[in-house]
Amino acid sequence: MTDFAAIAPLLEGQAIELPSWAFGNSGTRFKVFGTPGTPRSVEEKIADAAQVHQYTGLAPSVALHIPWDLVDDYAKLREYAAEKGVSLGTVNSNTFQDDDYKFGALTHVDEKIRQKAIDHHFECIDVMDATGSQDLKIWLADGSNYPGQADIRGRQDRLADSLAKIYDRIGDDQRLVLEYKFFEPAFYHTDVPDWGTSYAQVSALGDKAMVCLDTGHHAPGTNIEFIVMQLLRLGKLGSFDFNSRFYADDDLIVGSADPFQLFRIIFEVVRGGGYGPANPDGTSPVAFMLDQCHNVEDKIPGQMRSVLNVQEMTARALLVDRDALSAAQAAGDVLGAHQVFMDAFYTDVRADLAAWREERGLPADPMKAYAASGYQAEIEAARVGGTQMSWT
Ligand code: LRH
Ligand code: MN
Ligand code: MN
Repeated sequence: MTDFAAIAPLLEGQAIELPSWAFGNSGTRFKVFGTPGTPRSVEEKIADAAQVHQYTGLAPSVALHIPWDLVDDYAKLREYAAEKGVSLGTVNSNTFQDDDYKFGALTHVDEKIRQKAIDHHFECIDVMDATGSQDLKIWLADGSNYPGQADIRGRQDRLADSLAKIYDRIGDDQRLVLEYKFFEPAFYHTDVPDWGTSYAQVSALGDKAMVCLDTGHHAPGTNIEFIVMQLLRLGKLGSFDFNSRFYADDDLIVGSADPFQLFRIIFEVVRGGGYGPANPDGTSPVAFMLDQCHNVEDKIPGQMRSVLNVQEMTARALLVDRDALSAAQAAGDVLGAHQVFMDAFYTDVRADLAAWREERGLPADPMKAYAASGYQAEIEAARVGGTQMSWT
């Protein structure tokens, strides 16, 4: 069994990007519950995200969603974030809340509407230029509800054309990542439903286009780690949107519903060379991001719990004795190989991680330290009045 001291250096520099929208109010179609202290501006969302990083050392950047995070001056926002100790990360486009996009955005049959959606992505790239962000993340609500409603082939062709136009604007140090989702809000067909479609589309674009895997966007029972393996094998896994789900796209705290699945996913990232600092050839490792909403729990501790869960499962995945595993696999030792794998998964690394944190000047228990800091009471008192920001 590999011991913690051997893997501790590999935990250095782990970065998990936080979504700005996790700090706003969110809910279901039944009810959005307001939470005291919820940010009223993009700046307040960034300030809250910075708290997560301050106590965990794991979350140095914040993803933006445009237009939810619309501001006049992104260079200024970048400076503000830097003052708080974080940077601005992935820019997410949004073509799912405008009446014009009722029948699609990048796939729309009407050229004017399709161009409007393309132009929105150009604006997102302008934001990236000002913020210094690396990734443009595209998730599309495009799809149809009834068989026969749409020409599904024509839509795929228009999507390829729209993406090519957007990709043309992507800078040398930037990437386009295309997220897939098997259903919702469209229920019959979705234009980018699976990793294969995303892979086909981004492969046609070029090296700076990659697939984004959102863990909540698969049918129940899907072997997600297999997809991770395949995309890494093909050199096309760009990023993760991490979250947990029980039923559909639940957006719960990553590692809460099925920590073993998270362990298996991260093991394949490590095994596939996707984990760690930038590769010597300059290529990025797989970007880790959360895509979650905290409907009933406090948002800052919710994000803290999430990044700590990712760190914990990363440590356990790194503990897998790969030599022993390979030997058992080669020998056809089914249960021996399985045991090597499970030994790492069942290793409780919490005390070691607490000590690791303290050695780095971080609190041993970030959740407790945050609770004791008084920040929550401060924002609850300070942020009365104004409009709390919500997911939409
Ligand atoms: C779609 C999605 C996508 C959006 C986010 C708010 O379900 O996962 O990543 O940008 O939710
Ligand atoms: Mn997502
Ligand atoms: Mn989602």
